[in-house]
Amino acid sequence: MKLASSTKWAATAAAVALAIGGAQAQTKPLEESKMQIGGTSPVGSAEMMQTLNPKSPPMTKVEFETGKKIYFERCAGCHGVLRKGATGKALTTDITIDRGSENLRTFIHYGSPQGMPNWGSSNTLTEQEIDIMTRYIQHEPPTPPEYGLKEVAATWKVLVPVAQRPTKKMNNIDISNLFSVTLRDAGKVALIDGASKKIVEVVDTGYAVHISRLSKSGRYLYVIGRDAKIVLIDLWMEKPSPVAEIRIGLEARSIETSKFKGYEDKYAIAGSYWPPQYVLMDGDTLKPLKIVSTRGMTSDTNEYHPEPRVAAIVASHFHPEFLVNAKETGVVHLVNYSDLNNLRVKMVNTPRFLHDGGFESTGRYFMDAANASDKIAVIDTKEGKLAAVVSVGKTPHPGRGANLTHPKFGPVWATSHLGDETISLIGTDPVKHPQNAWKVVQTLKGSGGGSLFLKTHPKSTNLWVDAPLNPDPAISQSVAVFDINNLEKGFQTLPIGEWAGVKPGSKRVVQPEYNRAGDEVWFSVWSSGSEESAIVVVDDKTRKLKAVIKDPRIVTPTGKFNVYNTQNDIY
Ligand code: DHE
Repeated sequence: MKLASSTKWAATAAAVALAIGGAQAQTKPLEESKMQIGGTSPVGSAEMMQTLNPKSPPMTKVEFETGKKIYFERCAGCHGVLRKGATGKALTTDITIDRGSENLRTFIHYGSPQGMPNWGSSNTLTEQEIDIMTRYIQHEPPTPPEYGLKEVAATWKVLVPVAQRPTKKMNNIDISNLFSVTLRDAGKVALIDGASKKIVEVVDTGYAVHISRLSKSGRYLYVIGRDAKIVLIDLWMEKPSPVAEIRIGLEARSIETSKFKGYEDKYAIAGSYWPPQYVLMDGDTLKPLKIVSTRGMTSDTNEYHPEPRVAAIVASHFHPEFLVNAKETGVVHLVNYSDLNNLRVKMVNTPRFLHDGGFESTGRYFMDAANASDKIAVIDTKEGKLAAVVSVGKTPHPGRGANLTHPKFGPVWATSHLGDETISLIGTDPVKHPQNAWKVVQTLKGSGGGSLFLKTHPKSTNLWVDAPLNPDPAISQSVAVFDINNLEKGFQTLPIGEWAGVKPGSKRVVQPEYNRAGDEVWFSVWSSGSEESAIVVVDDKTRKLKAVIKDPRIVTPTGKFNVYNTQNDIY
């Protein structure tokens, strides 16, 4: 299908490509955006070894430090810490010295239609800063430190030992309907009661909190920040509070817990962007047990990659295994945790670069977005192998995706896209609907590109699709909702940002999340740290506004994780 707006995307693609894992679709010029999507890499503040290349244009130490700061704030997310290339092109010195200063200067100033932001013409970087960057990337990349067991263990703190924790739930909170809400720029999470919509607790976590996940029993909540700090919260305590914390690297995004029978609440695993590795821990104390590097060969060209960042991790329901996405190599590590001393890791090759994904409705197949290839890799967790590769729209970004029963095609899993306005529905039932399995059975047209998340619930007939990175505020501040039983009809647009009734701001509407009963959908209305934000709750049946949660403590809300739904992979 030819998309009217896709040319617009490509033509202006230059802006906040601060990288939603390949966010070429984000086209809003930087100076217009008060918000940092993606953002500063915490790795930049680490001590680093530097070697200057005599063949490169000279730089003073002060200039070099400025270059390093800008690189980790603006460039590392796409080009990688070691500049071997990821979403952005490789910028190693064999390439940059050959390109030469003038060529690089033009590229940094004007950007490219492939997604390189126009740092100069958008007035984000000054001429002098661009000159520094032009020379900086012709010197060897400084190498941040490694983070082995000694360093990880040195950050580990058990705040409340297991023996001093309650043996039964000590509060009256309905924890199954509690929401853990990321307060991104505040470095906190808010625990909000699903029924009363009241904030139960606000817990300090780490820099730019990213996601929350639950232990199999639903008792323990794990929160990880971009700075790779994990905070473990015990929801059984009279006042749900942190009981342990650890830093597993210098920068991270993902955490998961063991879900296989017999291993409930036993282990946690977290993956880091730097160093490229994953760390297995005790589930109830976060004691670090085992670290595994993801460095290795790429799935397709079998070339060494020094920096395969760990993206999404899911826990198998069929084996004692975690599935760990090594982004840049395109390899999913199936990590068997039944014997950590004799660790078995099976490596499944997929297209590159792996980002996020979730299970289809039976929990057997992991639908894994290889966003730079515009593909979904289907991994059979029972057989431990790649079952299929499905071509979808431009830069799929499903979050964990959405499972629905299509009136014509049976069970399907859906993803929306960063790079176009489509929603791809993939058949997921190889037994009763083999003709549809692992095929795009229908492509819906949503409100616009720049979508990050979509959601439904087994009890709902609605499919909600956000588009927070769309450059048009009318689209980024609203949500599109489809009737699953009448998908041809198209979508209805609900002005969630307007419903929030907050003061002016960017009001991006992000990440639909259901309550436990599946009759309410919660949306974050995400403005910058200095602006007013809110959570808007919509009645799923009537699609009418049900509640607005406003509080001075609700600063930059993004992800919301309902305990029961997250614990049981319901999406
Ligand atoms: Fe995320 C999930 C990485 C920017 C909100 N994000 C994930 C996951 C990864 C990831 C690997 C999957 C974790 C898992 O399932 O184990 N995110 C990244 C980035 O690298 C990126 C692109 C840039 C960055 O510098 O961080 C990025 N992410 C963002 C944002 O800007 C968002 C919108 C706001 C924020 O809070 O930072 C954002 N990411 C989220 C959310 C999830 C997520 C809400 C969990 C979705 C879910 O339903 O599971």
